[in-house]
Amino acid sequence: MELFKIEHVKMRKIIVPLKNPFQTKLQHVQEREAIIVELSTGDQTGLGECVAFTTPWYTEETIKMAWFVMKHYLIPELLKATFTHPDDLTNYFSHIKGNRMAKAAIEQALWDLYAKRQQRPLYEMLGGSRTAIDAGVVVTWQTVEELKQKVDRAVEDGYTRVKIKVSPQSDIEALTEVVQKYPDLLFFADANSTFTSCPPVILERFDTIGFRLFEQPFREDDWLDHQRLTEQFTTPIALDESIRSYADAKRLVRMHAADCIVLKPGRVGGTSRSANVIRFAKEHEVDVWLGGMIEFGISKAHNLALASLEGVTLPGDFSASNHFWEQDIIREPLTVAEGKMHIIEAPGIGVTLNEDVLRSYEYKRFES
Ligand code: OSB
Ligand code: MG
Repeated sequence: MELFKIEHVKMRKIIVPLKNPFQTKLQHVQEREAIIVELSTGDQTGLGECVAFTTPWYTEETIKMAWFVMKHYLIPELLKATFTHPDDLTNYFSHIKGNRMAKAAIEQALWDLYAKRQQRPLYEMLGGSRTAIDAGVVVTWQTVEELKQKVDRAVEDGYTRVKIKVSPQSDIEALTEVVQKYPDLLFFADANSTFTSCPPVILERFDTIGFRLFEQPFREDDWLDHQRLTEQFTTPIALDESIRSYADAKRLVRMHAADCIVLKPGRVGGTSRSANVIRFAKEHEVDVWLGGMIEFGISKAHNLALASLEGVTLPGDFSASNHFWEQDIIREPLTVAEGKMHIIEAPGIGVTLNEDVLRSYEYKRFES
């Protein structure tokens, strides 16, 4: 087996305004920070993207923390390491607790590099087969007018799966009208924990709208409440925030705390663990789809590779590059047509950095 070492590491922090603010009960996101990681050896470079947010409004990790942990702990370990496979990284990082999004960004870059060295697309190396991936867009809304406009727009843009942000205050008649207007579309509802301590009479009405699934009604550690609702509801329940590790995915299955896993690779610590979650879910016939983090094309390309696995059973948060961004940081913008996004058949993740665009967003750099 071929051994390799990482010879060069580059990290860049970027900050990019969103085309339209992402407004939910949890947070108004107007700008997105990210860390783009490059790992090189010989003449090959692998790419990763850290999906932590600027502040801890969604997960504990933040961009500042991730940068610090990568620079002072993860990268020094990485530079000492010798690899035969990206899975070797687990051992080198095992004495560094948590910080899964920081670890995932590095692991992504290592997987991309590994696949490029073998001259093979990443999705293939992960055991994936499909290259046309079901796309999906998310709709945030303040008024009924905005809800209707955004759903119409999504249909015009070719999406066949639309995830609508909901809360107990959402207008149920308007939601029902929108869902009935497009009987061929898949509608998901994402509650982002807003139904914690919601009166049952309101909650029950959300079971009659016609959503394909109801995502994360309660807080991330409210396993028993989710389990009870899964028993009571006709609409399948999905868990997003609750799934922070492979063990959480197992817990969902063993407890039947929900019917479906929303897999965010950064949150569970990377590509290898994500592939394990997908395999486990398939064995136990639980639905899985890839969740989005308002990310750039690097993270999206990694998620697409995972979505090519057979165990991924529902369309993920795969919106086109031009949905959130005026200009994505990749040279091959990801597009949606007839409800699908296509994996680019090239070694690794198949996409490359647009250096001009990246440099215009860059505000901090570290090299080693
Ligand atoms: O709950 O799925 C979520 C974005 C940021 C943080 C959490 C969530 C979301 C989304 C958008 O719903 C997903 C996307 O990037 O398309
Ligand atoms: Mg969600």
